Amino acid sequence: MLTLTIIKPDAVESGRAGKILGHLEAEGFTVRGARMVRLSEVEARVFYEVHRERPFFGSLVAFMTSGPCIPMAVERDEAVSYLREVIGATDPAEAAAGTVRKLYAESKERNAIHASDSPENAAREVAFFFSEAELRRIAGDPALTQV
Ligand code: FUP
Repeated sequence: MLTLTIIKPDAVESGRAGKILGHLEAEGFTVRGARMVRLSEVEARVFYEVHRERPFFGSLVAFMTSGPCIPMAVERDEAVSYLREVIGATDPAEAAAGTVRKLYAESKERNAIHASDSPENAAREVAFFFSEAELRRIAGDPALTQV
């Protein structure tokens, strides 16, 4: 099962991206797609559309467009629920010991990492950054060469 994670601009800027990726790999996740991007304002607004009425929306969009981030499609058994456990609570002050956010996040907004919160959102969010063709080509899907 695939899920979508994003190493957010605070973690990239502070040089914690490698440690976070290593943490995910140590938890059994395999990277199936990765890219460094600078989200446009429109992209950030669409990605976080579910939060558009929330008071923090404008600030969240400003943060997510403030620098490069690293979206990744990662695979593991029970990937969606397990990654949510591994990243910890939204606010690092409330995150359990040993979680990515407890270890590396600065604040509730600058919280180092995103992870899809349901299988439906994982499918939407993986597709937001990675086409099916791209993921299958990266994986070396033999069906793509049998035309
Ligand atoms: P999470 O699923 O843990 O990333 O948290 P949410 O979906 O509730 O929120 C999405 C993002 O909005 C968080 F990663 C950070 C930001 N946020 C705030 O900045 N302030 C808040 O009070 C809640 C969320």
